[in-house]
Amino acid sequence: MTLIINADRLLSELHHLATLTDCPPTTDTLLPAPTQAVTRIVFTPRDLEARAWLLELAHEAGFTTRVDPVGNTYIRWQGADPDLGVVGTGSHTDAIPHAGMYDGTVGVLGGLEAMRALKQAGFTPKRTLELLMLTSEEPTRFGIGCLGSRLLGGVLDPTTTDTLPDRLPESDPTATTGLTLHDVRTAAGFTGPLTEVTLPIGYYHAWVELHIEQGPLLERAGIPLGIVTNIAAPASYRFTLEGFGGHAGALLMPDRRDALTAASELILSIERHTLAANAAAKAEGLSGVDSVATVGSVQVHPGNVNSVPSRVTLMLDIRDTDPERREHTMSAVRADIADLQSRRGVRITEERINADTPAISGEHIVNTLASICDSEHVPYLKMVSRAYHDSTFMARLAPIAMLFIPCRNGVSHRPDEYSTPESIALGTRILALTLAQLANE
Ligand code: HGY
Ligand code: MN
Ligand code: MN
Repeated sequence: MTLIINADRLLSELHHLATLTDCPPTTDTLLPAPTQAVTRIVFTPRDLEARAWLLELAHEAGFTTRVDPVGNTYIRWQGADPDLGVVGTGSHTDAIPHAGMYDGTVGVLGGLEAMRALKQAGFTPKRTLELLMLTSEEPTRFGIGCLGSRLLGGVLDPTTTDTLPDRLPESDPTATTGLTLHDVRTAAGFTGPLTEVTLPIGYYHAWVELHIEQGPLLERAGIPLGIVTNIAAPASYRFTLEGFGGHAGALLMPDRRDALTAASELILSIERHTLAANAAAKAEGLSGVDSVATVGSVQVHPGNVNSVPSRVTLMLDIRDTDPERREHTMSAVRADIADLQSRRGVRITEERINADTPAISGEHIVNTLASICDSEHVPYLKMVSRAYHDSTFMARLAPIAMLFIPCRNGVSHRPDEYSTPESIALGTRILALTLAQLANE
């Protein structure tokens, strides 16, 4: 089989998709071209434009498509034996505000190019091949990441999930529009019960996701591809701190219960205990970098320069390759919270949004990727994914693995996110060969 990846077509499609953004055209000379800042939040007009365009590309390529009630989009190449387990690939096209143009999109458009190239090479799959564009991988609008793949993998309760509040205003993640996921998705044309989203175990024979690394290891090591052996376990929490507010001049310091200074101590406690977890792991001879925690969003009420903050809401994103170590860190933070409440007279409430287990790649899928890299004389690095991905939840249905390509300076979730055309074409080629091998086993 002579497989030819049409890199020019793939790159032009990536750049076209990047124009479907709520960010102004990127003219920032500090950003090495070619990049385009992207904001493409699920079920917004830009997202719907991207979805319609992707379906057009799929039909032009001669594939059939279906869209499920939450908008997961299936691009299907029926195999000779449609009763066999399907080989799946895919990722997401939604993007957090002011992000880059390669996160997720390389897996969707690269997957489409892989299937087109196989078809053009005369390949005929025994097993059906499916490319998925999964809904709302980012937590921006409904507060939880991987919404589409969680439902697909049976990880979320369909009924309660449909009541998730719409948190569209990016300026204030604690604000909601008063609408729910059900309202927003049905208004966008995605109807039907969410119970129809979940697929049975065994539906997929294998799943492989192509994605940028979103970290610096491959570039630093000068290795062109990464094969993901496990995906760190993400957890996220919403903390609300309530003191009482008042006049910035007349409310004297001894009388204050300032919610923001309390929040500042909480944020530093989270950092301190996460660093301590890494130090303890290092002392045990482990890597000592597997625990990470981020408070990326803080909302201050009332937010006036001359008012003492009465309420603060902060969002914690905490991840670890070891969920027990992550829980141990959270317990240490909770002990500080108890002290903070009594010492500062504030009330702190915790809401757990998700606390997931790590995903372990399927050995057979990893070995298939590795053997194809070897036969193509492409060096690879077996590695952990510290970002979470839809593959985290596709792992509930089938053996998975991920294929990483380097991104410049390890940068992601920023407008200057970038991966070279050569890396994108190589990742697509190895993906295509892997899909072909899995589809005919
Ligand atoms: O946050 C993540 O790991 C993913 O990029 N949504
Ligand atoms: Mn992302
Ligand atoms: Mn992603």
